[in-house]
Amino acid sequence: MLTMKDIVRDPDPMLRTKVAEVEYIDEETVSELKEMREYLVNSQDPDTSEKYGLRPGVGLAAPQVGLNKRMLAIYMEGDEGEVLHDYMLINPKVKSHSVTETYLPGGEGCLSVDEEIPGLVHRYQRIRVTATDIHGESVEVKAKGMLAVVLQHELDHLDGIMFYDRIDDELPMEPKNGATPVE
Ligand code: LHY
Ligand code: NI
Repeated sequence: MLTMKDIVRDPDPMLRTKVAEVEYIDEETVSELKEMREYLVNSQDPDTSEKYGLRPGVGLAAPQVGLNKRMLAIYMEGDEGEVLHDYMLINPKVKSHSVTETYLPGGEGCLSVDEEIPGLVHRYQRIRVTATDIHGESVEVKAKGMLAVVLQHELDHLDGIMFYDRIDDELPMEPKNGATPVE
């Protein structure tokens, strides 16, 4: 299983690499992606995360575990433990997005960044992404709100972009015109 020692930390150059398309979805690729998802599941289980010292996460991108592959996992549960979102995406592509932007009022964090970096990260409020799943089937994800934020954070990792790159140096806490907080 993956633990924090497997998570690549800033400023490792891997996090600045635009990672490569997955050409062929072989067994190894599928098991790597399943392991990434499993990290997220484990990290949100209080006993497992405590036992292995896992920092809780809802999204993980392949370069964060040292893989030069365009793939990501998202796993989000609701307050009652119900599964809200569960995705393993290969070669995701942004098809369209809203003009309107959103942001998390508390800013973002990253499993690859050990310190807290304050500042608003503006993201599109809605985004539509197509990808391939582990069975080689096409999937489409229409995301809004928190899912849209997490998805864009993970998509950025595939292009070597960190969340703090998107914080305004001059006015880090200032919402952009027309942007609304994630509900
Ligand atoms: N994971 C973050 C996590 O805590 C993703 C995230 C995104 C958190 C946006 C908060 C806001 O699950 C990662 O850093 N993955 O890259
Ligand atoms: Ni991150």
